[in-house]
Amino acid sequence: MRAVRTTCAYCGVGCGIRAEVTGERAVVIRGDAQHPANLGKLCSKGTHLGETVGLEGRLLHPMIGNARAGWDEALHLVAGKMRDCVERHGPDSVALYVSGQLLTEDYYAANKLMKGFVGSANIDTNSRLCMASAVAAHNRAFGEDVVPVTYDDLDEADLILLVGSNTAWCHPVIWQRIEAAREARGTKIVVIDPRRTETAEQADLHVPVQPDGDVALFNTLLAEMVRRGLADTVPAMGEHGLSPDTFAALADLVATHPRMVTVFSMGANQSIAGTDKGNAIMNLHLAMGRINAPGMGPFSMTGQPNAMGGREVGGLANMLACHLGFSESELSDVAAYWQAPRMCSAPGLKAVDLFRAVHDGRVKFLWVMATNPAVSMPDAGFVREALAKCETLVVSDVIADTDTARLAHIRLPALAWGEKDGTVTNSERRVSRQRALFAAPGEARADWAIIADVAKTMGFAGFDWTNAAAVFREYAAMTALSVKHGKVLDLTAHAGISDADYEALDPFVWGGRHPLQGREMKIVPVEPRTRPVDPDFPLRLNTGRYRDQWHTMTRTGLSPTLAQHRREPLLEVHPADAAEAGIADGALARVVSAAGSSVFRASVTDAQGRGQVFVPMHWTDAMASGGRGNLLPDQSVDPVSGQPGFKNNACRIEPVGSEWRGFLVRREPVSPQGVVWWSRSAIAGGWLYELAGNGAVDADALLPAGNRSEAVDLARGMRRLAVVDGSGAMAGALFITRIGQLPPREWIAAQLGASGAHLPELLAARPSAPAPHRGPVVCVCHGIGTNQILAHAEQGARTVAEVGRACGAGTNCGSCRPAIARLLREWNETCEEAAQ
Ligand SMILES: Nc1nc2c(c(=O)[nH]1)N[C@H]1C(S)=C(S)[C@@H](COP(=O)(O)OP(=O)(O)OC[C@H]3O[C@@H](n4cnc5c(=O)[nH]c(N)nc54)[C@H](O)[C@@H]3O)O[C@H]1N2
Ligand SMILES: Nc1nc2c(c(=O)[nH]1)N[C@H]1C(S)=C(S)[C@@H](COP(=O)(O)OP(=O)(O)OC[C@H]3O[C@@H](n4cnc5c(=O)[nH]c(N)nc54)[C@H](O)[C@@H]3O)O[C@H]1N2
Ligand code: SF4
Ligand SMILES: [Mo]
Repeated sequence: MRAVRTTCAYCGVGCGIRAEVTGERAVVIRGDAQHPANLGKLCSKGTHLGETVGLEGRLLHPMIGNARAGWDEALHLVAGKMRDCVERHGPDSVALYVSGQLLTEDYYAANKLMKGFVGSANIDTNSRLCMASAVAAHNRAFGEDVVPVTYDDLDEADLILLVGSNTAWCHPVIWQRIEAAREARGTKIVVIDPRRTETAEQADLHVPVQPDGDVALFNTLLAEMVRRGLADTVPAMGEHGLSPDTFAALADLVATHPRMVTVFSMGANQSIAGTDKGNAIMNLHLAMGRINAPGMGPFSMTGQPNAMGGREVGGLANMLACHLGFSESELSDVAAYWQAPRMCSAPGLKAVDLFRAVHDGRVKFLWVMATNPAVSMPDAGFVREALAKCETLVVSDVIADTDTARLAHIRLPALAWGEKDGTVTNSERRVSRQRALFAAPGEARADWAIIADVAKTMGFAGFDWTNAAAVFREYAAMTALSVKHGKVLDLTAHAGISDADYEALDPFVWGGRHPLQGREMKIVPVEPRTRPVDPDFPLRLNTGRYRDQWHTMTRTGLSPTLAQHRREPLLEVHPADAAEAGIADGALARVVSAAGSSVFRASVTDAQGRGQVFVPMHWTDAMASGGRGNLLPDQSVDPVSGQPGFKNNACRIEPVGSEWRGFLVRREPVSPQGVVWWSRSAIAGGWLYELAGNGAVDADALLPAGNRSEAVDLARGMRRLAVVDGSGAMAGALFITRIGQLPPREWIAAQLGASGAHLPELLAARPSAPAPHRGPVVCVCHGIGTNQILAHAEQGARTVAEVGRACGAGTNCGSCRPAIARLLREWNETCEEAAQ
């Protein structure tokens, strides 16, 4: 057994992990108590990383088309195509589309190759979909992309505003830190979000701002502070859609709590007014002097593990490395440092424009690394067309079959988390090491090394790094240029770091705690803007994340534990809007926009505002026939940052009928044909499919081969089929109903691979010794369901801690604590109603 300190693969909180390698591709994951970002805590995704390190589905060899190729051949092909394209059509016919999930070293290498050697700034990143508005707002207000706080400021704040952030689901360890501050010093928590999320439910005040009403809200708040004599800047107000009481409650909290941190994420950034939202927030802090001191400041929380590192090394098309811009002196300094033969001269194409250029043939060579744009870009149908048309599409990924990789001419196998080595920078500017736990599988290689080899094959000098440490040294030394140009970013102290010291590098924050102290900062006047209403598409479409899934599910989708929280892509809709459209809770519903349409399972809930619906961004063609949230948003972007407005698109909803409903369990995935709808999720040893269809059920196409038994229950309109394989083990089961209720999936799914002796019980759909059905799973770590938690409430548990003592729920990673709190509150309310 070997213990390795590393950093989590997922979000920008950047939690430290102590990984105990227990065998071949086996690891026990624990929070690193010494890591300042998380002090030992991990959320559900980090805790269950061990379930995603297997080699299932991995891309392990270079592939040209569908044929395996050697590295030499693949590298020569990529380098040759790239050189050819530059020679025939100029540098701007080539583009790289990269990712905040690359390490800083990978990012640095990709950016150097494009901007200094290919000679084009056509390298953009999925951070364009994520952080670009915050970057632009920082640049406008601070003159540099700098986050002016660290996590310590959350500990020391008296008021925390969360703007467009479902923190309890998306940054759960930060959420626990905020809750700890509330516990320790009575910190007040306000959530500004059109939806009543689990985060909002736990807040002292939920402010259900209307979609994109944030600029109006923050401007009006600032005007109110001026009225109260607490600030002296006059902004343009506007419609935020709040009741006078809610606004007054918010204004009172803001007025009376100088130690205020405003955390903002995608509800702010992903908007056609995203940059203005960022500046409206910063304006309030600047006008009230609430910045650069303990417990205060605007805090853009990053999404991906290395969104921040990518920004440092110039991953965005409109920046150079080291926070530099495109002025002549900055360009020439960078060119000199790299000894660049063909330095780019102007900003390149931003993501949405980049895929337009691929679509219309201006970009002919595209290399996609560590991102899945066929799923995650807005107007994904258009992006797919663009990818399919591209003359040369190269994809570096860890997974063989992503929706994007399916369209690639050349696939390059990259090292995954747990294999790769390098650095990431988290939301608070803390640089931490990701360290390898396992040997490289198959022929997979580090992204930076693949890029360097392509560069060398193209004949470029300056890519002869022997390890990640060498790349890091070159980057750290280069930050002398940031310093020269008056920037805060400074890693020069690490320029001479030895391989051994890099190996042992402890997490550190660049810029210190309040790096903008003494610097010039600007209030940027911003005005509210709204999207016109389209009578054909009267509803506002909001999109985002689930607690236990990560983006396009290429890794979290493999975990049976994580799948339990939400197995299907849901359309969350207000009861009145659902009734108007004739959509029942649990039925299928189609969401239609000007860009496309997709089918979801309806979840009718008053957590949604009237006139607003929400769908997840996660589901792909590999996981469902519908649920493709990104077919819906259009290509509109923020005019300053180029970030898409993912959170506010126009749509309508309609019911989708089907004659039967069913579910299927089996070991190997299958692509169900002739059904109206399907979606799959991981279970132990296989997959659970939810199905809906019309006409006859083609059981042969759905079930695996083997010895089949069938039971028909006419009274309940139910057909049940089960298959036992040659070894006598249950290999599949299919339950279909036309009118009745389907049984709980859990026990039936658990029989997969078990002895076929259970067949009679299975076909009767009930265990001979029935265990009480635990209900929808709330705590994935301990496998505790809703019914069990309610049973503990009935037996007297009143607090989350008491539930934890009774059954363990919520005591491991803590991601489910807000959900337990809600159940307890609902139970209490029901009791009170009953008592009246
Ligand atoms: N579980 C999980 N965690 C993740 C990720 C994941 O995929 N899964 N991804 C990571 C990444 S890359 C990112 S960027 C972060 C994202 O983290 P978050 O930003 O917290 O996540 P989202 O769900 O995209 O959106 C947040 C909220 O914005 C709200 N919103 C929508 N429109 C508006 C508006 O006009 N104004 C306001 N004020 N709010 C609005 C939505 O209702 C939603 O609840 O999460 C990171 N963490
Ligand atoms: N509708 C809607 N769309 C959104 C959003 C939204 O809120 N709503 N959010 C946007 C945001 S904030 C983000 S960040 C994006 C995320 O969107 P994507 O970046 O497309 O999502 P991922 O699924 O994380 O894709 C990462 C890919 O990289 C691969 N990979 C993982 N590790 C490595 C590695 O080390 N090397 C290589 N080469 N490959 C690797 C994975 O297998 C996967 O295929 O989605 C955006 N899209
Ligand atoms: S909060 Fe969760 S997903 Fe984010 S870094 Fe920490 S453990 Fe990983
Ligand atoms: Mo993101």
